[in-house]
Amino acid sequence: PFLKNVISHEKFLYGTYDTAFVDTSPELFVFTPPKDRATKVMKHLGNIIVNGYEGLGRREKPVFPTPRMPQAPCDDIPAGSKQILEEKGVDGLIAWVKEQKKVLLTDTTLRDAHQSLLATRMRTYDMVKVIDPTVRLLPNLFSLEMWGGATFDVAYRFLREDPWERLAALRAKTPNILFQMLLRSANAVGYTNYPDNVVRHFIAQSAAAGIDVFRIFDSLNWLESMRVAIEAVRDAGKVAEASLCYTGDILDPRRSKYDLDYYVTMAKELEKAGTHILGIKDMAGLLKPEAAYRLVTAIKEAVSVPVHLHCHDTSGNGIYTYARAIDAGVDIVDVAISSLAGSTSQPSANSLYYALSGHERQPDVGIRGLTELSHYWEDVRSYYTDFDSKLFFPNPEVYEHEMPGGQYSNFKQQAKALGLEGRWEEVKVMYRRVNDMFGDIIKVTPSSKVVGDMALFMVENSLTEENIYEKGELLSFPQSVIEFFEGQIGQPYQGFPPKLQTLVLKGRKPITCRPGELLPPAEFAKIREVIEPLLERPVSEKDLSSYALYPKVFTDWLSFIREYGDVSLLDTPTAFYGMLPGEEIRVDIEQGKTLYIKLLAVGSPNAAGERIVGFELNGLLREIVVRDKS
Ligand code: 3PY
Ligand code: ZN
Repeated sequence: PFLKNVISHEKFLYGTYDTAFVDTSPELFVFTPPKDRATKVMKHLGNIIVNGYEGLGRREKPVFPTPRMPQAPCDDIPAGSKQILEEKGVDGLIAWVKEQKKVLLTDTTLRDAHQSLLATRMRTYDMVKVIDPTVRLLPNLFSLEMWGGATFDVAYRFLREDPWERLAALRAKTPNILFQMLLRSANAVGYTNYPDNVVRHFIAQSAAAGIDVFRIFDSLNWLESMRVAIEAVRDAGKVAEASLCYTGDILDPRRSKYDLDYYVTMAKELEKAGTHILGIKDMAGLLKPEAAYRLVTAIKEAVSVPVHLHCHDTSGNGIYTYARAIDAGVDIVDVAISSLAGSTSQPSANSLYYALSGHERQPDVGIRGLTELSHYWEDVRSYYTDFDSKLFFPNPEVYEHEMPGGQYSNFKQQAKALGLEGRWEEVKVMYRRVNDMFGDIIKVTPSSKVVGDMALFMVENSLTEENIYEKGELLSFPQSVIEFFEGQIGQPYQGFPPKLQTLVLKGRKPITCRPGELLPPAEFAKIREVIEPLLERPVSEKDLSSYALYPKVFTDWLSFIREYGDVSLLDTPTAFYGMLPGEEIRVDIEQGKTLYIKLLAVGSPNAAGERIVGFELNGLLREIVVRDKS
């Protein structure tokens, strides 16, 4: 662009330049980016300014404070767990974990914390901005959980971002810490069972793109469903962390379906199946302190692989649970930076540090760094207030409804969308009632979604449990419920309740094998043919994977970016609230290419319901026509 500016410059064309030409002609350094990209950005901005952000509606943009940036040392990034994996391999890493006296930490801020508090809406922009200080201030973390679970589809579907780009951008700035993701076994990062070759291909791509540790769980604790994923992770030379999902209460003799024996047996089976680390996934935060002590003690005796505990702090008892698990010898625990911790998220890293003062296993982590990172996330969290589940106090009632932390905020949005916000108390009670009707099942994505769908169906239609048995034959149940009873997401421990299964299936025959055995393999060559014309660049293996998992979500996203470009480049307040008249923003569309966009005015709607939005783009007037949808 510089050369283009020079050869089209008046002084150059008329030969009137001298040796100071470059120094005295600042306009040579104003690079006008291709009109196309700028137009796309303004079209998107115009739409948000006129119609508001999808799902939020039009809002006046609040004044947000500039986030406090953590101050990190700028010398070389300290080595960490990633170097141990690179230098010693998976077995060496596992041996190293077992040697550690102090408890190790996984920071979930970039994945589960916002999935659980902010309906998974955290944008890549806010993550990338703080990743460099994070890896400098917290080099002793075991891992950063920053991918997987619901973040994959929410990125495409709502944030209009490419999840693979997020992974690449974070990886590029994280040379020292293991990256961890959450993988739903045969459901990968989706809500349905996929063919085995789709699961294998996705794991291979994720590993190649920078994921080191795969936490693998099955939503019904069905081991058969986990084997393909465990093997694929091992084949990729990465760390398999197969996990048992904790539900019920091992301290309560009335909940004997899932007793200590059940979990210890499963832990042994997972070790036999080849897991490198044993995960205990307490997705709802039901593991009480004494239960944690007993469970970890028993599992540490039964298996020789390290044990990694994941809890949610919904009840407010999370730190106490961790403290007891640490006394029982747990190797790694999941925490989040304080301002995105607590409640349905993970317990606070900062609090745990202080809680273990004077304890020989207090984690080796810099509290100043944790404090400064918490300031940053506190400021950034305010951008997401419209998605924030705003559960500002401990909710021990989780022991009653048993709803996973990662489901809570999304489910509340789902209920709100159906107009059931005012009946939220009923919905929570119904959620637990449905669990019991289904035979007391493990509730975690996607089985938790099935329970949620059924609960919403019953509340919305004012149906009681008795009504279901009385008129079940006449009811058309939600699709996810039919699929569940068909065996499409696997087999629950001790089977399905036969009466309800008959009512739901209405003569359809359930399967008892792994759905992956019946699904035809995806044909990647055909997928390539389908998506090639939709992309403005060569098709990548990652694109094939995304399409295989989410054909509609992925192609919708492709149409969106063709029209509006890469909206992940906008700062978050602008992405959610648009711009105020007179405000100027900068958008760095690539290294060295910046758009300065000022909103001048928004016109009144014409007869066709269109408004003209006037911008100044790098000093030049530009007008965009936007349909007013109000
Ligand atoms: C997910 O599957 O997304 C979860 O977070 C389950 O707890
Ligand atoms: Zn979780």
